[in-house]
Amino acid sequence: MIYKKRYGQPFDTESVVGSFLPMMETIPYLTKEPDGFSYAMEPQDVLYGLGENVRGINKRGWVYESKCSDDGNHTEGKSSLYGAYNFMIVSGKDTFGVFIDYPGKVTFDCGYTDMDTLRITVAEENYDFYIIEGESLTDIVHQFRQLVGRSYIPPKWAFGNAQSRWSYMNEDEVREVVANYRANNMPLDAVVLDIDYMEHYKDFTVDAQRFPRFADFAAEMKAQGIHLVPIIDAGVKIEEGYDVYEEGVKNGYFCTNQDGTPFVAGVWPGRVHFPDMLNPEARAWFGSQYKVLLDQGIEGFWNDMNEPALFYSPERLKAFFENAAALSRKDNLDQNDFFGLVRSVMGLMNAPEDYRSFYHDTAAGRVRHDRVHNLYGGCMTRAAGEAFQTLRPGQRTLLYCRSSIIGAHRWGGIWLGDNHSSWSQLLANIQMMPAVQMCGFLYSGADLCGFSEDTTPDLALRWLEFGLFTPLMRNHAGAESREQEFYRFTDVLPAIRNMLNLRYALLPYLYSEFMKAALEDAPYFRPLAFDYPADPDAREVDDQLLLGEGLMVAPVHTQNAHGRTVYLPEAMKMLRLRSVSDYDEEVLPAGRHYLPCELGEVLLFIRPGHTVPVAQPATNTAQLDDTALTFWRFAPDGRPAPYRMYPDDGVTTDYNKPEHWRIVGQ
Ligand code: MIG
Repeated sequence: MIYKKRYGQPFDTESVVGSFLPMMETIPYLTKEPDGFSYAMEPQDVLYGLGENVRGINKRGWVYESKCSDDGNHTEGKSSLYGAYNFMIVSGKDTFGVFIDYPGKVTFDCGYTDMDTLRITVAEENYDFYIIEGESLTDIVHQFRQLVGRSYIPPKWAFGNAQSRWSYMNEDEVREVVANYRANNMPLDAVVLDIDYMEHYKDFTVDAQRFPRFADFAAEMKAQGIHLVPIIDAGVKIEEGYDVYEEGVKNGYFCTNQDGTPFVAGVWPGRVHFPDMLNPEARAWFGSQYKVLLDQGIEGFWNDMNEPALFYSPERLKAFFENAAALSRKDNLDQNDFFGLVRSVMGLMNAPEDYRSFYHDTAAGRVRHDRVHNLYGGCMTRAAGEAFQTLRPGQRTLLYCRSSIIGAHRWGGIWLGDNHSSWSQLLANIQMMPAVQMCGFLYSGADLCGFSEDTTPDLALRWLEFGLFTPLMRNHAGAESREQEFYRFTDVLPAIRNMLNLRYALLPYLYSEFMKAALEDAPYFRPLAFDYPADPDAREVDDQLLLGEGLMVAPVHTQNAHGRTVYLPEAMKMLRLRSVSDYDEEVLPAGRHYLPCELGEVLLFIRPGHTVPVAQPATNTAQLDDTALTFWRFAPDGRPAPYRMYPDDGVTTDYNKPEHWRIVGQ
């Protein structure tokens, strides 16, 4: 049951698609406070949700802020990352979901100020408030996802291995990546193009020196089973003669200053304007620009820098220079001068003052950006997603984005932003997956091996051993990082190859579970407590996940480990896989077990009564034969249930045809 209460006059975020809901007179569970709500927590209460955020699966003991931020330093001290996810579940004495539909700043103080108090603060009293009651945690999530609408579904090839780097600089570098994957017998479905494919970082252009015949090149790649996935940034370069800039100015499609002139910020290309993604007409116009690349054979994109990230505004940059010039005339800078200077240069980026200085023209009139800040990225996702429906009717287009808000999960997926090549970030990946999926972002994944800093062969392999289960499986590296394409790690090459092959062998299961999750608002990844609510030990588990109907994963996420402790809420069949055809199996009783798991091995657990279809590995998703299946089963009491598989064409949007389902493994 979902209850709604309206406070003030909310801005219509269009996050919710559900029909009429009963309005609450009074709020159950929570106490209304002047600026939000509070709730007295019992010691055993657990808080789930809040999507893309730092720390563990249980969000208790920290303060989170919905404030989309471009911050590549995902330390435990951070309260916001790139997204805004105002959905959480309180589980314990009372069990209920809360959703705050509001596009500005919301704070979730989960026992940070007072250890036993959950305090939710909303920047202004104009929002819709929802309470979701259900029979179980899974049921609460199910109802919530019905409220906010069906999750985005990418084409099947988007479940293949994708290789990325900032940036492959030209055609030959891309060809080399593909050739190396081939030469090493490793599967690959996509190569991702970062900002340097563009001409001077201008959206919807292609650099003529680096990619002289882009359409031919896309066709050449496609003939080898490879999709190119170019990046699109939020900011549009200010340059006379650049059609996107000129059309935007002529039609008033850019965000404006108070005086109505287009707002200017510095990003990759230098000075840019931000398309007004909240203005329906401007949004449709921006979306229509993707046609230029679609017409050249592109079928997938990633949207970046859409918090929107800004390096500086010209006014504040000027003030900084003036201040720096004054300091330069001093012959002795003390620590206040020096660190003041450092702070002021860092403070140019994503400055709150700048977010307060520009405006959107929305259906509800002119709105200052900071009041609707968290909607910008999601509206860019929507710009692309809506355009694809018109430009490629009936076809799926790959789209994943950086900034996000609940609602945008209907138009695209996300990647988890600029993580680090560190073991703690591998754990963070494991812990974020159920939280973002709970909020509707099913198609998601982190930069495997880590984005910034330098990965190591063992981290690359261990990360792949978890990444092979995430819907988006993309190895992406920062511009300064060592080369980390999977074929670079000669010491562990056979193991990496086996793990990539294992991903493809498991695709009949992973893809079918994804489709069930999307079409039936069912879970893909979830914490153990969702299925074993009465088990107090299951509630504590922070680094194991249930995956679809029949599996549990327990990745190794520490360096130099030769195994790990795994908690089994019930008896399961453990597979210790070195490859799809080389594994040990053992039925383990419920309880805690230390299980050896060497580098190059992955632990997979089959739940009682379940069947998992397994294909032969293939060089790409198009080559995958999902009719020649073997089955992994655990049938402690006789016959295991057959498996409900979704072997559709993987490219059209005709999801509901009965012939897309097949019962296998009878
Ligand atoms: O501020 O396009 O998160 O994946 O490689 C850096 C360059 C801008 C941030 C993205 C990252 C991408 C990078 N971008």
